[in-house]
Amino acid sequence: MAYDNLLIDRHEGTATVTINRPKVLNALNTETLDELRHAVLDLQQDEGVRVVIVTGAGEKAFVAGADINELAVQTPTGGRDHALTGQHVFDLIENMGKPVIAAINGYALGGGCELAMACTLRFAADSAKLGQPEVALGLIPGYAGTQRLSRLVGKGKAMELILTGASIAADEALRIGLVNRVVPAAGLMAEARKLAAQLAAQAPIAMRYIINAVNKGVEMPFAEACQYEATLFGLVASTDDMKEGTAAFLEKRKAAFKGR
Ligand code: CO8
Repeated sequence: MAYDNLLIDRHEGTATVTINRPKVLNALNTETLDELRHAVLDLQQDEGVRVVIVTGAGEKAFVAGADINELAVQTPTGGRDHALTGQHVFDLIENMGKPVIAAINGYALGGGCELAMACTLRFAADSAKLGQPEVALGLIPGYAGTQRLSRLVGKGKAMELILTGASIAADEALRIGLVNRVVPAAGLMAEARKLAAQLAAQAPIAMRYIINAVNKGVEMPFAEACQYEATLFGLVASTDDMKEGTAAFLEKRKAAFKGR
């Protein structure tokens, strides 16, 4: 599929998805969300892609939120449908089964912060600003921001950020656990690609189960989640990659994982 609002670049095992609406700071309109849904499903099926990086075009913004032009004219039922659609697309990203690295190259506000939170890992440029400013528009987060932010940084900090609508700098985002790493802006993509290459060499099925065990497990009672982990552990023991990984260790060589 040809995309009007996304750029997709595949290099070795890494696909980079760039939200490409720099004139409006990469704001997510309906069309872009739909393209993102297609792209995620496509990359999920592509066995050549082991890791995905999501970033924004230009130097100013990752994504400055949902497109406020659309929000300004939404109806109650349309708003609900719009929120559910966005939540669905972000769920697909979170549960894609491949690591998705958000390379946050500037403003990640509202829907942009929610997109970053749906990714598996977050690297931020030192110039990035993150927040959920919806309250200033008379709105609330609608792409699961109230839920993912409280799970990532705790209820108290999430309440403060969402109620005040304040944007925070990358260093503060790192301190509260909203991002994994802060790097100089000029080196952001290089750092994201470095980690992506490292992850692309890991066993894909093991990574899929890790993502699944963490995502599903945090929503379950502890004992049930441990049972779930044990089941996935048993399943991963049936893979060729498990045989290869353990044999490579014992033979003192580098493992070559095939995703089988
Ligand atoms: N939507 C549409 N256009 C935008 C958006 C946006 N979210 N953000 C920026 N733009 C546009 C501006 O209107 C401007 O356009 P123009 O050049 O035509 O005037 C252009 O991008 C450049 O922006 P600025 O001139 O404002 O750039 P500044 O450097 O002065 O400011 C800011 C940068 C601080 C990022 C500022 O643009 C801003 O505050 N943007 C809005 C941020 C925001 O409030 N985001 C949250 C939106 S609400 C949301 O995301 C809800 C998600 C859940 C939806 C659930 C479904 C119902």
